[in-house]
Amino acid sequence: MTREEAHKKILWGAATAAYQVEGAAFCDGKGKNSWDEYYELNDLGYDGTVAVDHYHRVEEDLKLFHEIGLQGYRFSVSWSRILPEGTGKINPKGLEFYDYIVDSLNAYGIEPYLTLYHWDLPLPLLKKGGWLNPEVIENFLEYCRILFEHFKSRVRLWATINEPASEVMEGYIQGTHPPQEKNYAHAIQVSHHYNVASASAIRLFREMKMEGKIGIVLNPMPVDILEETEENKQAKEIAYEYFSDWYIRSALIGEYPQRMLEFCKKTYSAPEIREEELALMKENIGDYLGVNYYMRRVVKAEKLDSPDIEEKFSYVRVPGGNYTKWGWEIYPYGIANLLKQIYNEYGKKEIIISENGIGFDDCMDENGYFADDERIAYLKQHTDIIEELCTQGIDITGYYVWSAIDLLSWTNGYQKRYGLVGVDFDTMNRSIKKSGEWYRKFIRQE
Ligand code: BGP
Repeated sequence: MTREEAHKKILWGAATAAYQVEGAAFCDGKGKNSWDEYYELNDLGYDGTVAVDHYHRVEEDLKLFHEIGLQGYRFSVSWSRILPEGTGKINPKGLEFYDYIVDSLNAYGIEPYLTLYHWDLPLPLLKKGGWLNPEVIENFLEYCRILFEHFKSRVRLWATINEPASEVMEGYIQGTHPPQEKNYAHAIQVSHHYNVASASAIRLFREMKMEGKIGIVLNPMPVDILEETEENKQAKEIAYEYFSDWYIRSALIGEYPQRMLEFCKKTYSAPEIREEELALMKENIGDYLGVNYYMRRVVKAEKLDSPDIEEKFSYVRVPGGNYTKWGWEIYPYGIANLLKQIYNEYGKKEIIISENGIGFDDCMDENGYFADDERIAYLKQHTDIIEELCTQGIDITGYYVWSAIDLLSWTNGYQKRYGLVGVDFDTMNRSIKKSGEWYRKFIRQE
C-alpha cells in the first residue's frame, strides 16, 4: 500500500467524552454520576457542572467539526442522561440529545463513533458497589440494549468501554479517580468485570444483528528500559503485562497473561473468574482494537519481590527526552513499537487509533486565536508514523485526535488543553485553532 492509499484508507476524525464536554450536569433529567460526586467530594477548583457547555452549544460545535472537515467524530454517551438511576426508567430528553448529535453527524457526512462507557457511572450504581459488584454488568447490558435498539443503522461504529486500565489504576490503586480506593484485590476484580462487560456487550451487539463494528478501547503503553540489566528486563516485562498486556490479551484472545494472573491470584486472591466468563470472553472478541496512544513508559527495576506491583518498578525520565509540562513524554515511535509488538504476539487485527493528542496550556491571543504550533508538530509526527505503519501492513482504519474541542481534563482541570477547536472559558466562545486549520488541509491533502 502506498502512502496515498494509506491516507485514503484511514478515517480521520477527532474525539471527546460526554463528561468532559457536555456540562448540563443537572439539566433535563440527567441523574448524578460518579464524577459529579467526585468533584463534590474533592475541592479541586474546577468540576464538570458546565464543562464547555457542549450540551447547549452542540449545534455550533458540530458545525465547527464539519468546517474542520472531520470524517469521523468519536463521542461518548452519558449513561446517567439516558438512565438517571442507572437502570429502569429512560429519560427521553437524554436520547433526544444524542439523536441530535447522530443525525447531524450523518447529515454532515461525519461517521459517528459512539463510546458506550467513558468512565461516568450513574451514582446509584456506584453506591451499590460500582464495577466491583458483578451486577453492574447486567445494568450495563440493559443500557447497551437501549442504545443499540435506538441507534441501530444510524451508528455503525461502537466502542464498549474506554480505557479500563486507567479506571482500574486510577480508581482502585492510586485513588485519584472515583471511587478513590487503594486496593489491589478490588482493582484486579474490577478489571475482570470490565472485560466481561465488554465481551457481553459485543455478544449482545451480534445477537441483535447490529450493522457495523464494535470493539473495546484500550490505552496500552509500550515499555522501554534505558539499561539492559537482568532486573530491568524483568521490570519491563512486569510493567508491560500490568499496563498493557493484561487488557490486550483479554481483548484479543480472551485470556489473561499467565504469570501476572498467577501473581495476582497468589498475592491478592483476585480475580475470581468463572469458567463461563472466560468462555464468553474468548467467544466475543471485538471487530477491531481501539488504541489510545499518548506516551510510552520508561521504567527501571525497584523491589521486584514486592507484593505491590507498582513498587516493582519506577519511572525514569529519559535524559534529553521531550516532555510536556505535565510530564508526558512526546515519543511518536512508541505507537509503532506498540503496534508491532501486538502484531508479533497476536497477529493481524484491525486497529483504530481512537485517541492521540497533546495536552498543553496553549493561549488565546488578543484576537481570540490559538496559534498552537506545538500541537501541529505533534500531530504531524504522529500521523506520519500512522500512515507509514499502514504502508507496512498494519491494518489501521481510523485515527481520532484527542480532542475535537478544548475540554475538562479529569484531574488537571481546564488549563491542560487538547482541542482542535479552542474555547474561551470566560465567554464560551469557540474558534478553530491553527491545528484545526492544519488538520483540515492534512485530511484533504492540500
Ligand atoms: C485518556 C482519556 C481521555 C482524556 C485523555 C487525556 O486517557 O480517555 O478521557 O482525558 O486521556 O488525559 P488527561 O486529561 O488526563 O490529560
